[in-house]
Amino acid sequence: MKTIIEPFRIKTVEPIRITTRDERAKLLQEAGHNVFLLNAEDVLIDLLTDSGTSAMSQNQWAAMMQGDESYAGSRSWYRFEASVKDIFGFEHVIPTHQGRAAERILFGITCKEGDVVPNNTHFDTTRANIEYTGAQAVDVVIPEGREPATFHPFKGNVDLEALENLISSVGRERVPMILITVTNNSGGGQPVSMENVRAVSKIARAHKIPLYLDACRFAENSYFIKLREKGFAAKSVKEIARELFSYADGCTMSAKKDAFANIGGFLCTNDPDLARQEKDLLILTEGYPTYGGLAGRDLDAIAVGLQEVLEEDYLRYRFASTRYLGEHLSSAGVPIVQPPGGHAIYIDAKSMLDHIPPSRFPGQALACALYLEGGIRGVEIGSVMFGKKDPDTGAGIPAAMELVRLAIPRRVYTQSHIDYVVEVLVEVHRKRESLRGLEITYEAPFLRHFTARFKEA
Ligand code: P71
Repeated sequence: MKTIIEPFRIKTVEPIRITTRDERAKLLQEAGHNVFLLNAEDVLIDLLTDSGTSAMSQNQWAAMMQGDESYAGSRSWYRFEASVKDIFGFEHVIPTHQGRAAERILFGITCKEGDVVPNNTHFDTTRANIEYTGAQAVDVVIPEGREPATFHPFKGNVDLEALENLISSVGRERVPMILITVTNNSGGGQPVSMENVRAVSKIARAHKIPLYLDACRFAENSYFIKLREKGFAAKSVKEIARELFSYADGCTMSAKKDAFANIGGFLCTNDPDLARQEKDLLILTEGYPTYGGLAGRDLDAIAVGLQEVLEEDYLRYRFASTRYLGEHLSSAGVPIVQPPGGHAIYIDAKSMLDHIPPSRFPGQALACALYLEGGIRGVEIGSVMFGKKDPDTGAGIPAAMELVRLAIPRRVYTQSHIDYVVEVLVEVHRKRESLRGLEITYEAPFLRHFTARFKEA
């Protein structure tokens, strides 16, 4: 059979509510043209993020009932630790309430003013947590990774020459670690090849710099390797994931993505001294090292989710549904980052709205238009999220790309929801010339996209 179906049936349903266009126009105005500030109840199809929005399985819910809420050394903790070690293979596992807590602890200990941390592309909280320590976050993705229309099987790969040049220009003592984000979220959800991870690991070891993976979407990246890289077709996704982690010294992980959990994360390392310092800091703000800010039942949901996300029936369906959205948009003439990523489709707002300059935030304008037209919520990944200001002149420096991400929550929406999304997008694309740019009226000192307010320019 050609049709790839959802490998599950639906047992619990959550109603969603349609609003009128007039209501949405008013709500958008009240939210300062920032979709983060809308009430979720007023959103019909919520593609803001795939983070924490997954539908859990019956086995995860059953595991939650067995959650052991003991403060120290609970059974849930040991099940969580065993599941993480089974796949990730690192010696020390430190639970956190989500990915950015793992980042804050890791960078808080290892980074300082004047340091430089390379990554294929830092995602928002990673960049912000590095910059918060005074260190600099530098993106070294291959050139194809910054060109939306260019096809490449592993567009998330690190540019090895740029990495080597960066290390030799700043000196290895100023590079506390090298990061690789799998899959590359800011750059279209694009995968990194095993060959590239191996090569980065070789460079890291030669310079005695630790290599860390930002592992949020490790299962999707591993499945891309299975499908696209020579020599991996016959391997299981778990074997591929284990090999991927074997080249690293540690990782940060948000269990809100490829672990089907609504909350949670962890930090791993093979360095016992670092693990001790991390646990000390964990106790200060997150919690005791056998729960790290999570309930026992959350640890159990993650323990099960990490294994489920490696099932190939699930991954085949996951990729088919993302690709379905990408191919329908693309064949209707909507410019997207090619090829489709694992967890999301990214619309190239710079190309679609070429009458709106980056200084007027074409991605933000498009995100607002999707909500206004059809109650769909996506997220801008462009100059609102990653734009900078010139420290001397105060002039805006635009991001590498102006994208709107339509992230697909795991196991949540059906094909007819996606057909509706396509229909709305095609309509917005038809009206694209009528869209107007935006100006910022309020912004926070960091991670401004979450709370900024705008007015029409
Ligand atoms: C995503 C998120 C979370 C988010 C970001 C922006 C708007 C809405 C939601 C979080 C990531 C991530 C990577 C690669 C670390 C984190 C932090 N992504 N690395 O994509 O994608 O994890 O959210 O658990 O703290 O929507 P955390």
